[in-house]
Amino acid sequence: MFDRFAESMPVEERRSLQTERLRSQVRRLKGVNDFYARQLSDVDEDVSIDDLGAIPTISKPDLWDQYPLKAIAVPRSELRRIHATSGTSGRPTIVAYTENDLDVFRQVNARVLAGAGAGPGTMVHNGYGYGLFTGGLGLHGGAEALGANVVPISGGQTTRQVQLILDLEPEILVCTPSYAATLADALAALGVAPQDNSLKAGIFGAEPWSESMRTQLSARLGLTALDIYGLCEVVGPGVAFETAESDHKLYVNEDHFYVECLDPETGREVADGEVGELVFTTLTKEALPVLRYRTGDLAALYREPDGTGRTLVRMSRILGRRDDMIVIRGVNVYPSEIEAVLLGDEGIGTSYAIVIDQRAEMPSVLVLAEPAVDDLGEAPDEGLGREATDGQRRRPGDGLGREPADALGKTVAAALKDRLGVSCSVRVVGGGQIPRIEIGKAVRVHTWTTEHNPFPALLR
Ligand code: DLL
Repeated sequence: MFDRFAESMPVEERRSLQTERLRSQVRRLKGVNDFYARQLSDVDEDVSIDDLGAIPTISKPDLWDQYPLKAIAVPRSELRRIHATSGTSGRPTIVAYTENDLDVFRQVNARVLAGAGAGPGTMVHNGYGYGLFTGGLGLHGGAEALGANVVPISGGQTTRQVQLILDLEPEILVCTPSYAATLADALAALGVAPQDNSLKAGIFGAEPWSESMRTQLSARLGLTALDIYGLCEVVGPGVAFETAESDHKLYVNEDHFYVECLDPETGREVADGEVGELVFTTLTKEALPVLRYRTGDLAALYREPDGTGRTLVRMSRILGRRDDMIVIRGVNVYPSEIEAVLLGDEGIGTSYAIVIDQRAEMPSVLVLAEPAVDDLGEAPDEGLGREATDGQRRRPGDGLGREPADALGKTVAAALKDRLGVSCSVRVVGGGQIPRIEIGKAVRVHTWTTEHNPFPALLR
C-alpha cells in the first residue's frame, strides 16, 4: 500500500474524516460563487456525510453552463493546471487544479500503482495520452510520487512503443485496454510470446471493457490486467483501482472522493451489490470541487470487509453508461455486454466493432469481429457474411477460408441471442481489417446510415 493509513483506516474513523472534510468544504463553497451558493442554499453548514442527500445532485450540463472556468472556487492565480475531456457528445468539460489538487492527484495514482505491485524503481510504460486528457499526466505524477521510473511515451507510434517495451523491459504497462490489445497484436506480430516480455501487470481504464477482455489481455500480454477508473470532473484517473487481491473489484479512494450509488430514475440510494449510477462528492478538491456529481456510469458498491487490509468501499467494474445503452428491438443492451460475450469465445480476438445499421426503418445490429488466430487469409472485399453451410463449430485455425469464419460468426451470434436476448449478425473478417485503436478512447459503436458507411471496405 502506498498510503497504509488512508487505505486501511477503520471505517468509522474514515466516516468522521469525511464529515469533517465535507463540512469545511461546504462552509467555504457557500460564499465563493453563485454556482456553489445555488447548490448549497438549503444545506446546513453542519451537514454530515450521512445527510448528503440534502445536497441536490448535478450532472454534466451543469458544468457545461460554467464553461470554461466560471465555477472555479479559488483565485485564478492559484490555478496550476488545466485538463479537459472532449467527450463523445456535447461540449468539452474543462477542469482545473491547485497545487494541492495536483498533490492529491499524484497521491491517489501512487496508490493505484502500488496496488499493482509497483514501488520505487519499478519501470512504468505509460501509454495513456499526455495533454489535456488526464490519463497520461495523472499516471505520470503517480509514478513519480511513488518513486517509480516512468516512460512517458503517450499514445500512438506502436512500433516504437513495442521496441521500447522490449528494450527497456518495464514491469508495468498503463494504457487503455483497447491500446493494450493493439500492443498485444504488435508483439505477437514480432513473434514475442506472452511469457517472453517483461510485463507483470497492466493498469487499464478510461473506457469500458469486460471480463472477457481481461482474460484475453492477461493471456496475450502475459500479465495481470487490472482496472482503473476515474473521470476528469472528479480528478482524472485514480478515483478507484483494482489490485491483484481485490477480487475484480475497485477500491474507491473515498477519503478524497465520496461515492454514492443511486437508482438513476428515483435518485434513491440502492443497496450494496445492486447496480446504480455512481455519484461523487469531492472532499478535498480546491479549484473545482464537485458535490454529488452524477457520472452516468453504472456499477455496484460493496462494503463488507474483504480481508485484504484495505477498508475502502469497493465498486464493480463499470457495467455501462446511462447514455450508451443500445435498444435492439426493445431489448436494452450495453456495448460492454456484447464485448463480454464476443470475447468470451476464444476463437475471437480483441478487435471488434458494433455497427447499428440504420438504413432500414427497423435498425439492426451487426458485429464485426476478427478471429483470435488470423489465418483466414482473405482480402477485404471477399464475400463477407456468406452463410456457413454446415453450421459446425470450427475454429479459423482448422483451415483457411470463409467457412470456418462464418461458422464462428454463427456460434457467437447464437451466444449473444442466448445470453443477452438480442438477435444480431456477427461477421468474422480477416485479421487486420478492423482499424486498430492507436490514440485516445476506443469508439466501439458505429452507425451505418444511407449517408454514412463507417467501414466502406467491409460493409456494402
Ligand atoms: O478517462 C480518466 C481516466 C484516465 C481513467 C486513465 C482511467 C485511466 P474522462 O476522460 O473524464 O476521464 O472520462 C471519464 O470514462 O465517466 C467513464 O464513463 C469512462 N471510464 C473511465 N474509466 C473507466 C473504466 C478518464 N475503468 C469517463 N471502465 C467515465 C469503464 C471508464 N469506463
